[in-house]
Parts: sequence; structure tokens; C-alpha cells
Amino acid sequence: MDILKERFKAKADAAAAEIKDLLKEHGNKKVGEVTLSQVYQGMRGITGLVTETSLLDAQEGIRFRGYSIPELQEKLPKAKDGSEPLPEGLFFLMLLGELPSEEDTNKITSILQRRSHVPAHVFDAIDALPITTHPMTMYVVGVMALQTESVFAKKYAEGLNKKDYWDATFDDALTLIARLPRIAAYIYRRKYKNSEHIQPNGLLDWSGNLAHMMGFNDERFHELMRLYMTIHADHEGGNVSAHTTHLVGSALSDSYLSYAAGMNGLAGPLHGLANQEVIKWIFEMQAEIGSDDPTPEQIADYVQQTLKSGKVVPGYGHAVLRKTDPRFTAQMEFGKKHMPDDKLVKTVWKIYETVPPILQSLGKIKNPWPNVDAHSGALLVHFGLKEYEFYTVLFAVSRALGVLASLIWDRALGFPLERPKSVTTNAVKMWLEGK
Ligand code: CMX
Repeated sequence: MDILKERFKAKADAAAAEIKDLLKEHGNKKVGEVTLSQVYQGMRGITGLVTETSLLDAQEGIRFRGYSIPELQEKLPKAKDGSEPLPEGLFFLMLLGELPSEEDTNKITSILQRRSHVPAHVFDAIDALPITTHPMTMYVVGVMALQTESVFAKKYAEGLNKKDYWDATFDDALTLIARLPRIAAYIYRRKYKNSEHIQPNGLLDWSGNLAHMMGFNDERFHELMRLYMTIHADHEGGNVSAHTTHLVGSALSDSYLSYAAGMNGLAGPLHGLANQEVIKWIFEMQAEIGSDDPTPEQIADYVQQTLKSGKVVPGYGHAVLRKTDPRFTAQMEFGKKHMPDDKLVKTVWKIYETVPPILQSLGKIKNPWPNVDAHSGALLVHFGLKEYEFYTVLFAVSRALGVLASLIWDRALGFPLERPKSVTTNAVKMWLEGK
């Protein structure tokens, strides 16, 4: 751990010096103009944040420290006999900004294994909630209960020097990431498997252990979890979950408070909850049509019905992307390799052929193509994970890697409190009238 911290600190010091010089020379340069529409419409397209871990290109999709998803699938270390990347390696890449060796990746795995013990009061907090509680609510309650363990909060209360914020955040982030699979699996087994819990296997990798504790022992499911945890980890800084974690963190709230806040945003249907909405929508379509193998015409009719009732087609569209999400494509490739004849997976592919032209014809949707959530559920259902209300929890476990690596960087670079200016419509009117 100390060596990892030393390597990080060297990178962070170099980056901080570079940023200092950059601002000294170019600090007054304009990065863009803001229109009134942007102020009212979700700040789309306004550059206002620095997030080092990944960058989203509207056409190409996400790149993590410069690497696309296919490149990560090729270059990141794999589990023994596996072919999907280990997300521990991606975490290393996002944190250190360089591709990890197998040894680096194994080091992260072993740190996470050693820190994975979840204190009993966290389970008590989850157990205090009614069984009908949404899994994302249980998850955030679990994370909040774990906040008692925050090293940052403790040291801050004792009087922590600013220079050391990053160090305590580093500790908290790794401990939190280590414990999330246990919390997620506990919720799954509590809600859907009669509270028959499965103890962690200390020898498994982070995603493999999550699959194991949930009760899935098919090695292909372990591979799916490795892919899933990799592709959902980060999507630059402006999306709701990343931005919220960063914003709350800017108040020097610790990793637990900041991450829990971000995950409350992930739980919204226009963001991470869309993965459960997709499968729910497909199941409802199957029930209405009376077939688990709908034709393209039946799908098209159902899409029209969804739009007419004033609802969105879940899994389609994106605030930034303007083409098929490479995270969708990576999952499609996984489906072609492992389950090419699965009816539900094939339905997802038929929807992919049917939906974009319909959405395009409406003329108002900026991106008619599928996002990550359009595909993930069908792969999970294939292995028997049909409880779709749980899906966003898996997204949340993965998202921890990106948002917490970013939070460590925020502290190491000394980023200040975030506080943009807001206006009232009255103030806008007065400004327009030149008052
Ligand atoms: N189905 C129907 N209408 C859609 C649509 C969809 N999939 N996507 C966008 N639209 C509509 C918007 O609701 C908006 O309508 P109004 O003008 O009537 O309000 C219009 O098209 C323009 O929207 P946009 O600029 O193209 O998209 P936004 O940047 O505002 O929103 C998103 C992006 C993702 C919220 C939106 O596409 C959507 O609601 N998609 C479905 C939900 C979903 O899949 N979310 C997951 C996104 C990925 C993630 O964050 O996890």
C-alpha cells in the first residue's frame, strides 16, 4: 500500500506542478461561451469541471486515461484462464494514469481482499429496513453505515493538515471499494434468497468474489462481472453520479458521504436505474404481446405505444454520446461469444435494429442510439439474475472505481469547494432589459 501511495504521490505532485504552470500562463484564456439556453437546460456542453480519470467523446465514446474499451480488453491483465479485463487493473490505470502490470493488478486485488471485512453494524442497518425497500436504498444505507470507519473524518476532527487530505482519502477509498461487493451481495441474498448469505472467498478477485457471494458460480458469470465492473466504472465527470460525488467531496465530505450522495443520483431512472427499466420494459412488452420472441413489427408498435404514453424508451439516448455506446457494443460481443441463441439477448439486438430509426423520425432526440443500459440486463437474466431491481446496485459497485479514484485526485490536486453561480428568472429578465 505504501509503495502504491508513493507512486501516486509522485504522479500527483508532478500533475499539480504542471497545472500550476498551466494556469499561470493560460489561466485567463476563455474555454467557451455560455448561452441562456444552456443555463436553463442542464448546463449541457458547458466545460466547467476537471476529471482526470476518463474523457468522453461524443462520437467515439469513453476513453479511460486515453484507452478505449476494446483497448482495455486487450491490454489490461486478466484473471487466470479469463479473457475479460480485471477491473482492479482499470482502477490502477485511472489512479496512476499508466497501464498496470500483472503484479500491479494483483497488488490492488490483494489490498482489496485484505480490507474487505464489513463490520456487523452495517448489516444491522440494512436489516432494519423493510424487505420491500429498493436495493439501491439498502445499498446507500449500507454505505452510510460504513461511514463510521472513515479515516478522513476521524483525522479531520483531530486537525488534519491540508497536505495530507489525499492520504486519508486514499485509505478511505480503497477500504470502501473493498467492502462494496460484500454489501451488494448481502442485499441480494437478503432480499431475494431468504437471507441465506454466502461468506466471501478471500482468494477470489474483486468481481469474482462478488459473483460468488451472490451465489453465481458459473465461470462465465464471473467473466461477465469483470467486464461489467470495467465498463461501468467511469464516464468522465459531468454525469450525475460522478458530478455529485465530486461536488459533495468538494465540501470535504469524506469518501463514504460523497460516494453515497453520488449513488443516490445513480438511482434515478434517467441515469443508472435505466438498466432495470430496460428489462422491465422488455418483460412488459413480452407480456403484452404474449410472446418471448417479438417480431420487429411488434417491437416497433410497442415503442410507439411507449412514446405516445409520454414515456422514454429506456436504454436509448444520451446527454453527450451521439452514436452507439461502445459499452453496449462490448456487451453485444460478450453475448455473441457466450449466448448467441438466447432469446432475450436476441430481442435486445432486434430492439437495436428497430428503435433508432423511430427515435430519429421524431426529430427532437439528439441521440437515437443505445447506451450501456440497453444491454446489461439481458446478459444477467441469461445467468438467472432476473431480479432487475438489483441491477443498479451492480452499476453502483462498479462506479465506485471511477468516482473514488477521481476523489483521491481532487484531494491530491487541492481542488476547492465547488460553487457555481445561479440566477433567478427575474434576474435574467432584468439583465435582458439592461438593468
Ligand atoms: N425515448 C424517448 N424520448 C427521448 C429519449 C428516449 N430514449 N431520449 C431523449 N428523449 C427526448 C427527451 O425526453 C427530450 O424530450 P422533451 O424535449 O420533450 O423534453 C428530447 O428527446 C431531447 O432530449 P435529448 O437532448 O436528446 O436528451 P437529454 O440529454 O435531455 O437526455 C437522457 C439524455 C439519457 C436522459 C435521455 O436520452 C433519456 O431519457 N433516455 C432514456 C433513459 C436512459 O436510457 N438513461 C440512461 C442513460 C445512461 C446512463 O446515464 O446510465
